[in-house]
Amino acid sequence: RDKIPHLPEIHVESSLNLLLRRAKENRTVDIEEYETTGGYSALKKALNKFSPEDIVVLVEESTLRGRGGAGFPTGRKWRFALMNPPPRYLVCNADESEPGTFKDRIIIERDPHLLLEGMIIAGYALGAKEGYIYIRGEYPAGYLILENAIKEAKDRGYLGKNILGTDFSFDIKVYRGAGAYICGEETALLESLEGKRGHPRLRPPYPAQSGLYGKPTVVNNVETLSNIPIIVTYEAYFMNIGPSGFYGPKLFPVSGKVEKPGVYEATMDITLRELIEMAGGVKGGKQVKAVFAGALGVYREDELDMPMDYSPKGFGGTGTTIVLDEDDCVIDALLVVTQFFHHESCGKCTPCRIGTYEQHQILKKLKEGKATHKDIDYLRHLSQNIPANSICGLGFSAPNAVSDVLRKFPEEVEAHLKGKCRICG
Ligand code: L3W
Ligand code: SF4
Repeated sequence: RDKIPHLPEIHVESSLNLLLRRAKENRTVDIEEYETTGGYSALKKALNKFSPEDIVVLVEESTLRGRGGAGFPTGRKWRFALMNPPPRYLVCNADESEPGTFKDRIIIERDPHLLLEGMIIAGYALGAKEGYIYIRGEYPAGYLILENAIKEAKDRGYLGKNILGTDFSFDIKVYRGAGAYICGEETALLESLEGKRGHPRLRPPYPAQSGLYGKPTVVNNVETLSNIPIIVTYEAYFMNIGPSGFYGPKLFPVSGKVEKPGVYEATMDITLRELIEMAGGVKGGKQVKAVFAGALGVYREDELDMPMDYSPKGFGGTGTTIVLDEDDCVIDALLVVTQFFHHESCGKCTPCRIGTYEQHQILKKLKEGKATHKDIDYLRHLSQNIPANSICGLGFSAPNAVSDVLRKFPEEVEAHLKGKCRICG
């Protein structure tokens, strides 16, 4: 515990007190505090009251959707894995690296036993004996906190052989990434976990069919697994939390020009506008110019009334919200995003490797007032061709922000073409 680095001050607020119930203060909840506040009672309930199949049905009925960005139904993924013979593995994707995303780290650093409890219940439901947490290398404190929490859980009989005197045995190991965003893509993560270079595999087969060491593997995000104890605790009542089809709590990391950047817990019927208000509104009472939604794209002020759910008209993704105000330049923000994707492309697919580089170069020209309309046409061409000829989510989403800015902020693009941006001169 002495070795754990200082945790960063991150503002946390919740209207629900579910996922963030114990995470309001900037400290790690130890096993004693976790138990005395109801922790591990969902695991006890799962093992005493429910069969593994009962848990899978509960998760299916909850309609919980994966919180790692794609919103895939968790119960359906578990069911796919169960169609394949054991051994089965459970992998927690804690490689949180999306620009502006820092929600999973709050659970890991402040309430690690919530994640462990979720994983143990998931392991029981899936008939898995081993679980892995793949944590990004840039979360050194989180790594030590998880190692410590695993030791605490083993000492109390929640992990290891014959958990709580039953015939269910399950172990969790933590594996540190080395700073590559691509290792958050589930198949690259599995390659890395196997000790290989973190390059994505072609899908199908999906990990649920053939994952770690070719065995059926469920890869779930930290926040997804942390919802499992809540589902087991609340059972059917879980479906009273939030709007129909998008039940359960959701974490939203909000940053940029807001009064109170931080992680907010709410139901998914909250709108983007309400979320920004929850974060204290735009700094200094200014207007929102744009919201960058991580890899998903960019929204304008007149789109702020969309719900933060996974419907076709909803915000979706990881819930990442980076707010730009009226005095920010969207091309500046785009330069950061395109630099990120170029740097993080693993290079396996030529359109992604070269296309992300070219996107960034053209935007640099645009920023300097040296780009032409032909360059903008080429940017549009890249926005279609990079995703069409790439094999993984990074290539699919790398041009999202670029095509959104071209479509939604034509006046800013035109001003840069003329070398007359009001903000950057
Ligand atoms: C079995 C089938 N399983 C789909 C599983 C699949 C995966 C999940 C979702 O990328 C996106 C990416 C980022 N049988 C299946 C099946 N599955 N069909 O369902 O799959 P998919 O392909 O829709 O998405 P993905 O590969 O998981 C995730 C976007 O999310 N994103 C952010 C990511 C960043 C982070 C982070 O930093 N923490 O998560 C934001 O929008 O661009 O497109 O498990 O195996 N027939
Ligand atoms: Fe690598 Fe990009 Fe291809 Fe994904 S799309 S495998 S990141 S080159």
